[in-house]
Amino acid sequence: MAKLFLGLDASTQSLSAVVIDLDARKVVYEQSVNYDQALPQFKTKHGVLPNRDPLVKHSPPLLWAAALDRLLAQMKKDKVALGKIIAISGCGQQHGSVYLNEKAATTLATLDPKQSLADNLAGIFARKTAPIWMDASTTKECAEIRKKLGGIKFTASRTGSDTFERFTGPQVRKFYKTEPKAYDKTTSIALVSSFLASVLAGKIAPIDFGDGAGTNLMDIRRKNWNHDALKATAPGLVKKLPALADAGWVIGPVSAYFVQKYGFNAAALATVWTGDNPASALGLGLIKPGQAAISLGTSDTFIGTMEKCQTDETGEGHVFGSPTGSYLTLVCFKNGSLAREKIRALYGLKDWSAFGKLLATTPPGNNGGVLLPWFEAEIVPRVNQPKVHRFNLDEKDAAANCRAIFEAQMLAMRLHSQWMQMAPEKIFATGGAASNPQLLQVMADVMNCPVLRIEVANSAALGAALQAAHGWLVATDKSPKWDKLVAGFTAPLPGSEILPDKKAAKVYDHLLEKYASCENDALYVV
Ligand code: XUL
Repeated sequence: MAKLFLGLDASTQSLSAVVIDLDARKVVYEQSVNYDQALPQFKTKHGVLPNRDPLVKHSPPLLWAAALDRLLAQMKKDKVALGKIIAISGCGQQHGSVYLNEKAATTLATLDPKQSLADNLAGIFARKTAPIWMDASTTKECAEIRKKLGGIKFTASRTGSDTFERFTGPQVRKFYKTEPKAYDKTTSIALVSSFLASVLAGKIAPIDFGDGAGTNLMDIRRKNWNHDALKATAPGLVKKLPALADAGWVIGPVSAYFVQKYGFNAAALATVWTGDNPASALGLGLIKPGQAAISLGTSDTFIGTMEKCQTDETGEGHVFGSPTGSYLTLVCFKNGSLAREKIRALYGLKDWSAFGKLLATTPPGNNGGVLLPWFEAEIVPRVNQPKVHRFNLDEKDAAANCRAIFEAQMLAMRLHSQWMQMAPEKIFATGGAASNPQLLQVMADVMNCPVLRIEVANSAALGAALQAAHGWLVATDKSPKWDKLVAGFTAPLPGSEILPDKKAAKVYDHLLEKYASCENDALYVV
């Protein structure tokens, strides 16, 4: 009988499912529910509730539960063999927090299949909305917690990251300060990932070490809740946080709600979820220390894997637990594809192929021209006032500006990932812009490393499905090996390898210094 595993990805704008057949090493089903389109009654825009304060970004947690009903109903309609699914895992947008009240545990354990999840769960929240990763309203709380923990370096070395506005701890502190009564009524705080795992398992689920590291509350080395961080954040927090566990760890059989309503097998296993970045790393095949991937999406991210925990003293990068048990490093740049699109639009280029071809007419290093594409406030380096800077670069020169933006994005990645002290043998490139060979050549040259394209649609949901399979194998005492598990699911595209050009790589070794001093000038002098 086919061994089927379900992976779910609750991202900002949609909930996606991937079903894998483990023995056939194939993805057998993929589906996605877009929140705004499928569930307009929740009144979200791109999955987020409108707010007068542009720094505040919340979503209704009931929306995610309603999306789960929608997705499973669609799967049943599509005749997916839900009864044959052995285990379910998932991942969620990181950092977002869900505040549950004293009714949550009993309600989760007694879901009524005749009602919808949204109706069942309506009474379990101590706070109706959940702050998500896009929220930037906790600068004050970040400073307060950082100060109590002894500054950037100590905060990062204890919790894996400096305090960041979107991280859960500062969000919890703001909630405690602004709504102390509702905070008191909160019996359990979940992340997006552990909230949906709780719904599936019918009981409060643990938070995994990957997503736990996105809270500023977990000791990154000991992998337990850090009491100093908890104390610096809000009183009584230790009682409100669930246990920590490995991603994929079996919580128990899936809740009877899903057996009766959708035909899941009563023995199907509900497992611990993780964050979307750790799951995506798995879906891209990053399972060994020293591997790296660059994702060129809405935001650009550099993800690396490492055996021993190394944290960023400057506080720009993050260390998360990886589903494989080692560590994952992440540097997130907000000015990714939207910034590239702005340049493309500015010079009236009809598509990315035209952009790439124009870029290729200019020499590596751009004759020393540098652009800092901070169209939006930037995470790395921290830029609060968006501004585009040009050095030695004529704004009228379309070709030079096309090269300059991508060189800057890659130089920023190289510069701000140096703390990881890893020299990857290969970089996997993914995301929309990775289909552009000229851009990948710049990436290979700046990083001085071969680049291979890997295109896994839904890498996070695929990673979650693999995590479900791993959890089941562990629970049945099969001592699974990650490389065997991911084989066949995550190979780079054949013939996609792009080698660095030695001469160009030398040019970038020099340009890196110039780029760093331009950043300094823009941040501290101009
Ligand atoms: C990572 C982060 C985002 C979200 C997106 O730190 O904030 O990548 O996880 O879903």
